[in-house]
Amino acid sequence: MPPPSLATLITLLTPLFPSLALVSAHSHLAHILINGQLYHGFDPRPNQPPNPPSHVGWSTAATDDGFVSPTDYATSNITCHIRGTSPPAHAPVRAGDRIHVQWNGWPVGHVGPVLSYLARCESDTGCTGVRKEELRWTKIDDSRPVMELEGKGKGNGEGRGVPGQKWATDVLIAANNSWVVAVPRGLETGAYVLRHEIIALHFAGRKGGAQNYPLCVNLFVEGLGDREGPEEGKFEMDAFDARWFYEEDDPGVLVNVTAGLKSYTVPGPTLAVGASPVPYAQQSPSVSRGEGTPVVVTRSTKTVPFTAFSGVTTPTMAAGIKGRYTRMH
Ligand SMILES: *[C@@H]1O[C@H](CO)[C@@H](O)[C@H](O)[C@H]1NC(C)=O
Ligand SMILES: *[C@@H]1O[C@H](CO)[C@@H](O)[C@H](O)[C@H]1NC(C)=O
Ligand SMILES: *[C@@H]1O[C@H](CO)[C@@H](O)[C@H](O)[C@H]1NC(C)=O
Ligand SMILES: [Cu+2]
Repeated sequence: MPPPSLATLITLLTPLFPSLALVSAHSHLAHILINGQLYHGFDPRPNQPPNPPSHVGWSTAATDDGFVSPTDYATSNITCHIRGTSPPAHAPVRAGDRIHVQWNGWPVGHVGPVLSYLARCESDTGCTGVRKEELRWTKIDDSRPVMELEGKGKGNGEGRGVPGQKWATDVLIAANNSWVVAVPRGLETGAYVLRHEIIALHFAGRKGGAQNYPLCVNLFVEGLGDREGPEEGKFEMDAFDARWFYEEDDPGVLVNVTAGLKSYTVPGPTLAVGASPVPYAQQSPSVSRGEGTPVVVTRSTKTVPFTAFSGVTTPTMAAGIKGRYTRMH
């Protein structure tokens, strides 16, 4: 008789050891914090409390909290996860600020890069209802070095997804499953989508085995204008289509992480000129000091608070949205 698969074992043992269920859990982006203020992501799972209408995270159809496969790399599912849809709310942030991205946990074995991209939304309503096929992206963080070798004497490898290797995801887990993203100082005022993505490589030794978790949030960035500083090191936006980012046999996507890797090639476009990712040593946990007030974009570079926005929908909806929104505070 063949030994039971890991999945079967988990199914058999879960009633006895509920924590084992976590082994099969994937994840989603729970919320972001900007200067201590919390803005909600989107929880795609059924049988959870409803998402607040003020969520800035794009909704997805990833009801299993799962991933996008390499078979979907050329489709819009890779842009902002499966059937990703942009919500009305945007989190206000200033160029130069840092955004603390909180994942709803992360499995230790799911090693890989933690990547962040931005795309500008040109419409009058910002990123609300934007066609994701039209978004053009700039990579602002590639979590380099992504994988570092840890020699003997440099810790015992405990808590590492792959013994002897320290991955960006190990840094993320040590920071309470979170990652800090720097908003480039040179960004102009306007609405942007932040696309934050982990590529889990535990099955990536087989073709098609990589698992991408691309989660999007809407931002409204207040640019620094003339205060931005010297021309030198100026930030430059690129214009990549997410459907061209990856191919299933890229060296950073088709890679056996347990085969004694000496280095790792980050997949996708190169980091933007003037981008300044937050180094590993500054990745750290952070707690919310309260709910932030998201904004709705009205005329490209003008916004109103999300609570006021409920007034522009139909009267019954407005009452509903306002009521539910106020109760969150
Ligand atoms: C996205 O993924 C879903 C679920 O696998 C699939 O039904 C849908 O056709 C995909 N969308 C595109 C644009 O390929
Ligand atoms: C990955 O490498 C390990 C160690 O060499 C090997 O045991 C395993 O079979 C490889 N996996 C694949 C999918 O090639
Ligand atoms: C870790 O993140 C959770 C949210 O997922 C938060 O409730 C908790 O306070 C954080 N812990 C620390 C030590 O920052
Ligand atoms: Cu998983």
